[in-house]
Amino acid sequence: MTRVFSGIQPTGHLTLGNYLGAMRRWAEADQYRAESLFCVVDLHALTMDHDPARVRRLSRQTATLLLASGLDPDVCTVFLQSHVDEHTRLSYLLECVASDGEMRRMIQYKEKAAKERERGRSVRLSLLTYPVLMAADILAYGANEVPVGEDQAQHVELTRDLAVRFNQRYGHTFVVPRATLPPVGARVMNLQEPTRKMGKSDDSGAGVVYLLDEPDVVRKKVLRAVTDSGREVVYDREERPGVANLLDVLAACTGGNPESLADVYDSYGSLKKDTAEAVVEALRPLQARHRELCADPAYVEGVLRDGAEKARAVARPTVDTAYRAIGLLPPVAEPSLSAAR
Ligand code: AQP
Repeated sequence: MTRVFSGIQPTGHLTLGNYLGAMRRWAEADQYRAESLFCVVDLHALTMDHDPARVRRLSRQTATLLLASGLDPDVCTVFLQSHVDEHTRLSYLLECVASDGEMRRMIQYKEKAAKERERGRSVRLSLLTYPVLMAADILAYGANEVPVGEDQAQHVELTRDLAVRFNQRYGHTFVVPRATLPPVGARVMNLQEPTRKMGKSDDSGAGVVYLLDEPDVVRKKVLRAVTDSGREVVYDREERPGVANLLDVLAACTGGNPESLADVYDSYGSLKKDTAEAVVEALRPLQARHRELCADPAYVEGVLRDGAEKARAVARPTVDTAYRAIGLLPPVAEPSLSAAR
């Protein structure tokens, strides 16, 4: 059976980009067609300057939102990365097959390191090595598919490279996974700066729709989206990124096709109005379920506890095999009483 793994970082409040690029597919399709594991990758949230209390709060909120989006713990496994030691155990082995050059080529590293330097902060070593931890997240579970947005595709490519290299050097150990991207919504752009990805760690929230934004806030943000000079509604991501982004969002929310939708509209105003309503409707059930789950934190904790146990049982044999394959001796078992006599 196909196995799916994907993760989400508790680095900020989740956005419409996270939802359309990743979470919605996990809930609507992946969990039912494959053996699926979804993880709040909290260790990744420590790679930039962070506030411990905020990471704790966001980890709970992210897990709650995963369940609110429709992940069913009876069907898939939902857990926190830091609750399963196999991720960091395997990450070190993969650091021993990765090179520093390939780490420095990662786009997210370049962008985030530049941001840290601009702010006068030093760059944490973990920011450089985080794609290796992400590779460990995936490879530990023998996942065949990794449903992600476009920004994570490069890290999945690296994961494939590391898996192939490890298998060639030390014998077949890992399944070589592939990224799967949604047909629309793979890269939702910032509504105020449509050439930039909508990101949860953006400084200004004006161009970012958060999953827990009230309907009126969502409407305001979409209606104020930056559009392009010109008047006709055409789908052209290069020349008209603002309008193309709205068409992508509308198509992703309604199940349509952005190019055909462009023919339906003759003004930016009506496109914005319909897009705003489509986003409000897409988020409504998730927000209602989130309110219910917030009233029952013990339920969420129970899901995470059971999820970690299930995840550990899946990951441990693969990680133990990797330890043996790379040349590490197994721990010596306690001599049994009869053997000691
Ligand atoms: N704008 C986006 N459009 C489509 N998919 C997106 N994803 C993220 N942003 C968009 C996808 O959501 C999943 C989880 O994302 P993540 O937590 O790994 O990364 P992030 O949201 O990009 O978070 P960062 O890096 O902490 O901060 P920002 O957002 O500021 O860059 C992934 O599958 C991702 O592709």
